[in-house]
Amino acid sequence: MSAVLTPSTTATTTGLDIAPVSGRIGAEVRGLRLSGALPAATFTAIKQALYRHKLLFFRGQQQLDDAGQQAFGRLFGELVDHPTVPSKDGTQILELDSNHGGRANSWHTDVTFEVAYPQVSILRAVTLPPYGGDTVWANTAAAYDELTPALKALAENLWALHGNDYDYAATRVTPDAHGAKRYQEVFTRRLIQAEHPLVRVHPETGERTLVSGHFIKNFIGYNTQDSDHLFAIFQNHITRLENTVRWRWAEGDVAIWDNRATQHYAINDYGDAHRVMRRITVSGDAPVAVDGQRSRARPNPARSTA
Ligand SMILES: O=C(O)CCC(=O)C(=O)O
Ligand SMILES: [Fe+2]
Repeated sequence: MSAVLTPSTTATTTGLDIAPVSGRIGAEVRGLRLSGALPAATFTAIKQALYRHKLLFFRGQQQLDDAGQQAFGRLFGELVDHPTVPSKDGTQILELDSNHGGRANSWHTDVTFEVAYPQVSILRAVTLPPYGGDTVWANTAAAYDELTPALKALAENLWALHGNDYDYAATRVTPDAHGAKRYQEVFTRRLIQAEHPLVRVHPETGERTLVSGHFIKNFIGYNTQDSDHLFAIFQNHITRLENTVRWRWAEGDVAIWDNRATQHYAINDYGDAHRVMRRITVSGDAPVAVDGQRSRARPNPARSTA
């Protein structure tokens, strides 16, 4: 949905106090304390708002500890651990600690190297740097919508191989700083790959969204050079500034995104200052292409030339 949203239209349709933060993605929900014990009608309204805005922000959720974040997350479905990075002790929480390589400064959708990647991610700000450390999200449904008919047709016929062996540290000026090397080793300790259509049909909204981001290795049937050009065409539409929103975090803020309709990027501009975020993810479904085909796991060992 790429129409520009206004506060009055969204507030009256959901019963929540919702203020869009940008024209195409992201809205702040005010006056709610998140917990696992929200009334069903409130949770339904949150879900509807999430499908509409793709990304919701809740400020000042200091009442949420690890258990509370998980209890709230379970309202969406089963929580899933990250497939390679161990969860924080005794939880299903992925802790992103800037001192230990937790700096996701590259555009991605979470865990797309899995065939059924998470439907929703819920991120809580625990420790923040004095400046910087914002996160940016992009709307992959609006990006599809703005393509020309010819590019839509091309996109609908493309499939890509996604893998977890993306090197987060590759574009860093000092790649070994902040534990990035060790984090990369843990992240890729087991190769996981999946083939996804570039365009998936969202199971809740019926919208077409682009499945892209840095876990893409190549488009199936295309050589590296052509793949790189194709990737740039679609990825540039996704990350156009008009299609994004940027959030300046305060401690206790929570962001929830529809991982089937967004990408995100954590800006790494705070040097050695400490930043800690805690994320949970909710189990998702294998994408379905426009023609009804489903994403496929790519079995290992896979040294693909596809
Ligand atoms: O640190 C952030 O702001 C986001 C990190 C990230 O990519 C994630 O939580 O999935
Ligand atoms: Fe992420």
